[in-house]
Amino acid sequence: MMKRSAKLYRYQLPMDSGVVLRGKHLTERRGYVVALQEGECSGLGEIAPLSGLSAESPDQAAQQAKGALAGWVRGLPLLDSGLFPSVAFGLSMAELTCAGQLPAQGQFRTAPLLSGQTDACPTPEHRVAKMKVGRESPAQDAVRVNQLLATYPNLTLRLDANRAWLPEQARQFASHLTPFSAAHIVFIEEPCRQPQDSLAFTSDSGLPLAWDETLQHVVRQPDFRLEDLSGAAAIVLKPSLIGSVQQCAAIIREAKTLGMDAVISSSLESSLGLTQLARLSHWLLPDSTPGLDTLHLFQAQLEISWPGSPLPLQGLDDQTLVWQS
Ligand code: OSB
Ligand code: MG
Repeated sequence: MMKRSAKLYRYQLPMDSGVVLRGKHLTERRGYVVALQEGECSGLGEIAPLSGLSAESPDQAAQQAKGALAGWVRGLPLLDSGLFPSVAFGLSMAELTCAGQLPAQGQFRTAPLLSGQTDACPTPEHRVAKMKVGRESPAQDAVRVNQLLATYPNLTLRLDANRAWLPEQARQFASHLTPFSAAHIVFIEEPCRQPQDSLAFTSDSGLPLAWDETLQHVVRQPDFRLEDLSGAAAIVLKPSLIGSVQQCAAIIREAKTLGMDAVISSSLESSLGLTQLARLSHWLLPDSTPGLDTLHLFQAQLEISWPGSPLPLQGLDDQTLVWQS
């Protein structure tokens, strides 16, 4: 065996003061980065549970990661099936990059997140953008969608309601869309509070459905089968909330056989994790535009910069080394 060593860093990055996640203001993002060294090769991975969405806390994730790394340094396999999703993702990414198996090319053209209030506008090179709905009234949301698509007739839209609506509200939203708008909506993520209501909504309205929260929920079940999620046009995969790269790849393969599209999306990882996700998306889903437009929510990048980002870069050396072996 080649000589192995590992480090675990804790990072802390300032976020834009306006970031709201599940009703709470996020002023900074905390997470961990694992650094593997095996002979001449090295690899990094990010472990960053997201508060409110991950079941595991950052402390629990760090504890588990240290145990796995200690075993790996002694020659044991790095991954096992009992890992938290964020830990499985970060460790598998570090191992994959250490082995040189993650192709370098990334899909850095992502679907821009249009927040209703700002005047962020897509450029002609953007064929697909993402808009959050469910914060205003359903009718107001539909008007916003109509206006945007009338202004940018070549654009298509992914909508995300984050389970905001009752069936009646979802119906109101659909009833206020122009036929032109309806035809330019690629999918709507999780329109209704209850998954069965979202399924009824997609078949009644004809608007394609995508699962995000529901996928995260069902992959945690031991007897998970993607077929149970059929009826949707697409799945949105947030690897930090799903699991290892290998698990994500298996879900993507299964989605393809079921005729569902898959989109790799951000869980507010730092630039380190986001650039790896862009590479993962290009590798596993070469024709897909990932949902990774979240770097602008940060005030700094970490170790690896996102191509073209003006944000200052912090190194791993500026972070806290919490463990090494
Ligand atoms: O609601 O899908 C969400 C990011 C972090 C947590 C939740 C969500 C998101 C995103 C990522 O929307 C961006 C995207 O999917 O395009
Ligand atoms: Mg979503």
